[in-house]
Amino acid sequence: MTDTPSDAISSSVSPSASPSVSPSASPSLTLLGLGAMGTAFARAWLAVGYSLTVWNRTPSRAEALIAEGARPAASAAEAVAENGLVVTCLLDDASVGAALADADLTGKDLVDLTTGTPSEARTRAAWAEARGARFLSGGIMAVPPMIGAPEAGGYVLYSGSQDLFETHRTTLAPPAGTRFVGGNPGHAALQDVALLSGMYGMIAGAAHAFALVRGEKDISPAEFAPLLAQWVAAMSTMIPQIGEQLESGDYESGVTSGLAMQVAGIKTLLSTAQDQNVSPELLTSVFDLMRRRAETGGGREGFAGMVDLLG
Ligand code: FVH
Repeated sequence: MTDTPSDAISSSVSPSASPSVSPSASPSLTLLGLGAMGTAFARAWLAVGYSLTVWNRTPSRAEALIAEGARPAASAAEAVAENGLVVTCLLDDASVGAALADADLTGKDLVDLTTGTPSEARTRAAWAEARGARFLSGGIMAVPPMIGAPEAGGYVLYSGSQDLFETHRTTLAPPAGTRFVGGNPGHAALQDVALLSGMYGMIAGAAHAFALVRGEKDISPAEFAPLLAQWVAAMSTMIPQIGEQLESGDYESGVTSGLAMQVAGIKTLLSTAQDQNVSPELLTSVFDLMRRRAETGGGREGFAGMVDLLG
């Protein structure tokens, strides 16, 4: 499935506002899955007065929410029957299939916040549409304490049915910001995984940095941490340039710290790691890519050319 122009990535994340909902206008929806994340979403919707029907495979996990005003359902099928908008927040895609196996999805709007692969999202979309439902896949870019807390900056990437998204975007907003990223149901999951991958790369660098300094009695990891955080944040400003270079195909214009210079510095980083008895394993693959790119004509580039080496 390919995007159409109308599926273009929306340019802003709407704030996870806490709309004041009058009782007569109170939206109603069903939520399947009351793990840590599902419970956080449920509380955010209950806090703004929505009528929320909940179901969880292990019923005891619903008890606290029922005491807070959620409506219980005896089965997932019964919960689905209660509302037109049905949200799933389950462990994985297999659990979504299991939970919805006996539910009648005809005419329903199904929003799946379960983390999965792009392929799983596309297959689940086709599965839902074959059962008469509109489908939207969501990738949650937040951890539970960020839900219902707009100042924390959490948001959900959505892709799939734009009509569904436009119909329910206000209802979906209280737990976290909403960002529609296109009609391809797999694109929320793909961008979710891409963003998580960027995070793990950052964590790899941070782990190596802490390992270098923590053996020194005069360097406190806690005092070093803000230096590291500020440096990584400052260096993240090169990411937009990489994006622009990948689009233009010009990997050299505007580059101030070319790969050739950076590759020359690798020996300093590796020698220091050896002196500090720190394994370089988290950084060797990125160093190898930098060398390969510099040796094959990319010495005046920044990091965009390394993306070409990856795929
Ligand atoms: N928690 C987080 O920090 C991350 C943040 C980013 C997004 N993820 C994804 O969100 C999905 C839900 O995560 P969660 O934190 O709520 O996960 P758990 O607390 O482990 O709860 C899992 C729920 O799934 C139910 N479940 C599991 N298997 C089945 C099944 N076969 N049939 C029906 N329900 C199933 C489980 O039920 P129970 O164990 O209480 O009976 C929980 O309700 C997830 O995709 C994250 O990757 C969270």
